[in-house]
Amino acid sequence: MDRIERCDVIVCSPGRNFVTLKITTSDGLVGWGDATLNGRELSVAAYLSEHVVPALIGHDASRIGDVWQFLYRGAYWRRGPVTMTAIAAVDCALWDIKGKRAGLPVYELLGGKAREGVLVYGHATGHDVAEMLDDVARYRDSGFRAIRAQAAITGIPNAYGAHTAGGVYDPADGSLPAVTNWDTPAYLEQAPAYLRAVRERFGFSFELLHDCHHRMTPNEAGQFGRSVEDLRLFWMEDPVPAENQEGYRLLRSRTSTPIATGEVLNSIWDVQTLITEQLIDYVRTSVSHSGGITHLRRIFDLAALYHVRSGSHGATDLSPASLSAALALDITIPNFGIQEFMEHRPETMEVFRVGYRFEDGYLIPSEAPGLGIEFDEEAAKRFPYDRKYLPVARLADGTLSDW
Ligand code: EZ4
Ligand code: CO
Repeated sequence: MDRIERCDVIVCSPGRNFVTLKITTSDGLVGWGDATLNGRELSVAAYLSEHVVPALIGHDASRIGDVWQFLYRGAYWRRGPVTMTAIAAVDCALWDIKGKRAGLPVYELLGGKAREGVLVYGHATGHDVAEMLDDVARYRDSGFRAIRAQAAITGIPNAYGAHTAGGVYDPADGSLPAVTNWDTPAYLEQAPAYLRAVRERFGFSFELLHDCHHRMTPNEAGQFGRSVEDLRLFWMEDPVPAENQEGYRLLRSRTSTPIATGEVLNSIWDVQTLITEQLIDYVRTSVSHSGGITHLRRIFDLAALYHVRSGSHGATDLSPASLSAALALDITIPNFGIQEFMEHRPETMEVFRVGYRFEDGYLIPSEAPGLGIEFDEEAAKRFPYDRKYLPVARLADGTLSDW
């Protein structure tokens, strides 16, 4: 029997913080899993090293489903981002090991390719509409078939979506939570107009997406959705905070603009109502925040029954190891929708050597056995942990708002 012999939790910051789990088996096989939770990295690292790893040593590495239940049911405390990210890291590392043992890429173990490539969308941003349009052009010219467009909102300094100095968009940008600003009426006036400017300049030659980032009420989101219906968005993402799922019933009755949500949700039970009542079109739970390949596959299977497609979160705070695992699932499931793909910084790719590649708007998973990841532990040592927080958002009168 191949047993889990050793687990290492590695925290590094090649351009941003990542937590990575390395599992080594008694046969000498090594598997990798992403355990990064943006702005809360060390809580998952401690959950793993203090509470998961000691109980994991000696388990049969081949029994992925049983290990999953052991960590979920066995812990008594269920769900939540910290728990589900830690379980995901173990799960993905064990799938990586299973693939290496079989000599097959993980997507072969999941049934094989159901499509040639994974449609991805990139992030176009700008400090004003002109800059955003140039960024959209850049993405289109580099082969993207789907582009998310966000621009700064005049009168709201540092509103969500516009990149900071240096050109790389990463919202976790401060050793303490930075204060950004928000104003929904200004957003409702300007965002539909700048999305219209994208269609006016480029037509309908690519899929257009937009992230509302949990900032509206259902009624406001209904107004937003209706005002962009003729622009045929691929989706409006997180139009309202997803805790109150009843809000989506109201929103659904107001607009036919497709709805995506789920990047802050972590389990099949968190998305049950949204899916079974067909309140959304795309479920955005990610492989590394939702219990790994084992659990995300169940979410996507439930979604398939209700005409809901996948659209997994894939911002740069999900490491290349997370993306590698996401691609293994994306390429095999029947109800794939789209995959978010923000390119990682060059420093990040010095540490994570991956085999996936971008071709003509699609990501093609690595053909290597397992998940196709090589984590360079020596390179990682050059990038020590660097505390970073996501910002908060306040209204003009100082009220703390949804970020
Ligand atoms: O704010 O990943 O769709 N992508 C997003 C991201 C999230 C960050 C949070 O960690 O909404 O920019
Ligand atoms: Co989002």
